[in-house]
Amino acid sequence: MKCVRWSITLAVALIVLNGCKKDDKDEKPDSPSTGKPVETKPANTNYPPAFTGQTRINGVRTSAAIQSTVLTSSLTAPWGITSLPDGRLLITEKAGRMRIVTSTGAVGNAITGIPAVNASGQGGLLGITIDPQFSSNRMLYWVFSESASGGTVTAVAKGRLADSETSIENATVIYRANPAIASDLHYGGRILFDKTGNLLVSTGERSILASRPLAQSVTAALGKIVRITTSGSAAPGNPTFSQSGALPEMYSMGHRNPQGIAIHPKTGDLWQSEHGPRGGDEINRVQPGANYGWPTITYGIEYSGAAIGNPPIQQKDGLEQPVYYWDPVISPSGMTFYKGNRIAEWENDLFIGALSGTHIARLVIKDNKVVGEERLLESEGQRFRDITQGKDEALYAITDGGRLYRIDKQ
Ligand SMILES: [Ca+2]
Repeated sequence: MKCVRWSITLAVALIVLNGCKKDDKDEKPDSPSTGKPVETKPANTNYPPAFTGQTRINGVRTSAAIQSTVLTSSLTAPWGITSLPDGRLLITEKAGRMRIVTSTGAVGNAITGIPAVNASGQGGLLGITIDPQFSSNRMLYWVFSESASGGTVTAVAKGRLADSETSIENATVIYRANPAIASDLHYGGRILFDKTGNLLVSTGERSILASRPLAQSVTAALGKIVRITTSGSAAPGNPTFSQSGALPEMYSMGHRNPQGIAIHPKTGDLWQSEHGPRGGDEINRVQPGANYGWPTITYGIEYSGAAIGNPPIQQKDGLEQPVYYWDPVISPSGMTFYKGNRIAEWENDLFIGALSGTHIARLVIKDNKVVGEERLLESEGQRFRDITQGKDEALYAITDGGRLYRIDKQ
């Protein structure tokens, strides 16, 4: 009897302990607030945000001493970076090359066997990810801009990294975001696996005024997040859209030029960054089947200064609000959540490479809202294109100028 009673007591104690753990799961050391936003320049518009904290949240400053190291400066316009299981980094270069770089910065030769990319304008070899079973199947998946009848498309290819690591075997184009457009801008271009083993891919609306409205068309794969199998077909379980004729691969719509996607380590939600026009860069929490509004609603204006929309609107029923936006723009590109323990105050924070902003933006997120912003590596003056977490729990970031940074605590 005594034994049973102890078991019950122990079980209750465990439940209580687990309960505490659950309640405390978002607790982490706070980075102190600076009491003012990191942005000090005037906005391009006087559009009011939809809610407090949607833009210009107070700044924070990382308490831990952080050290950044340039591992190499010899890359040429790197665009995508991901970690290999052994801790090395796989990096794409815009012109159409792929290289393996060690965590100490030794740059490998260009890997051959990649289908031709059209690297004009913003095109080229773009985002990259590895198969969850890479250790056994050595499969890679990447996004690129491809010449097509009538212009170019955002395309997805896969192939096996040869045992020799010098080539890609059996490279195959598995998906094309149609229609082709005669523009070399706004390809989107990030790719990652979701927890079901399917691929999420971001596509842009190709920038020109003729293609811009296609972000709102359910029959065009432009300005979307698509969710596809590793064979390139629409993934099972995709959302349905109310408009008729919707492409079955569509996951979300109404995006402009989404160059960053990442999955929140705790909630499992897909988060996304996209370039706005002049003002109106966005961070979105992407819900399947939702419409993120471009170009119907935006917190930006045309590069010319003209309003977008007549009258210009920033909010509309049925269209999702960004979790956060910037005006003026920082040009957010690749991003990652920090899932490590080495820098406890960074846990579950979002790190975003900023191009025109020339820094790495750190967003502290609580209950799906941004509660703090920090600019890291601002003094480096680099256009940060992509960032990933290494196997060693440091962050690795690449810049348009060809640098690879390792960012870790001192
Ligand atoms: Ca939007």
